[in-house]
Amino acid sequence: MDDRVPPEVRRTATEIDTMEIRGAATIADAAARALRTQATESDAADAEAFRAELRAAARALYETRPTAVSLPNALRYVLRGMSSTTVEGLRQNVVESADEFCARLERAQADLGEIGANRLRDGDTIMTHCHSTDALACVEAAVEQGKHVEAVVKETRPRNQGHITAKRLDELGVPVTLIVDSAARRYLNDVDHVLVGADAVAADGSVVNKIGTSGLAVNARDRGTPIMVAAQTLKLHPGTMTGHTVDIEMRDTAEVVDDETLAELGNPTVKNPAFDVTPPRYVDAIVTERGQFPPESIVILMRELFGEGTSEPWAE
Ligand code: RUB
Repeated sequence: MDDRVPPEVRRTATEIDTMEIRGAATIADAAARALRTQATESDAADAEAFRAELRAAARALYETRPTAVSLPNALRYVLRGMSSTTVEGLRQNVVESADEFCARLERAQADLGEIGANRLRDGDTIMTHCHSTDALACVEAAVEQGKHVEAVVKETRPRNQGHITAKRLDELGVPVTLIVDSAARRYLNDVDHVLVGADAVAADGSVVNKIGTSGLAVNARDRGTPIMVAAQTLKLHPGTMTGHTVDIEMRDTAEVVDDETLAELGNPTVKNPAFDVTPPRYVDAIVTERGQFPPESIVILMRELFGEGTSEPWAE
């Protein structure tokens, strides 16, 4: 990591890398706050040095995990706010844009929740995969509307983010049935919706989310269960409009099997992809704070929000 990156930013970067901070929206929020801290604590001698420090911090955060596009979208939002020619002015710019970013994220999630809740009827059961704050915002809003919702929660190996979902749903008063991932098809007949989040949504409407989402979606389509993706516009991937593909993170194999067991098994090759891509034809609706969209038309919203493309200010 660059020497100019201060300890607070390093700590956030490490926590994102080790998944103490995880989930696309939470990562974006933490990254914006880290840039804010960098700005308030910087003792840069001039505006150019200040900008260089912020770029180095953004780069350190950017290099933690490659898949959730909310991370570069957050960094871009905050860095683009820097317009002043003085250190004090730039500091103010970063603080304001980071605060604005975090407030917008929270508002977007609440608005998305209201929209998503309209798809859930009183008495419905959902099936979840991983832990998504955007997806849970829909359930929370439905519960606030007085609807009774139940949930079948997939544990989501290898990191068991389903446990976080189960706990959060319990706090909302939603009865939970926890299942192993391979039992999903068995229970799809019992649910009214599959409800998942997204780390990135591509211009063609493909949804990048926790590994196992695509298999779940294919099974759900086979059973006729609608698949709803809750993804605020922060998850839209502007680079995919100009042909970039989304990088799928491969994580440490120790998450899957420990070294001792691995040796006992004769040291097989282990693969641990963290995400997969669900083609648009398996997704019924992408729910954003700007409304819900069939996946094929999400590109219209992307053009409206990002124009035809975007650059990476930390690489300038
Ligand atoms: C998290 C994951 C979540 C999305 C959406 O993966 O795949 O479904 O990030 O989450 P990981 P949110 O645990 O590997 O970070 O809706 O909270 O942004």
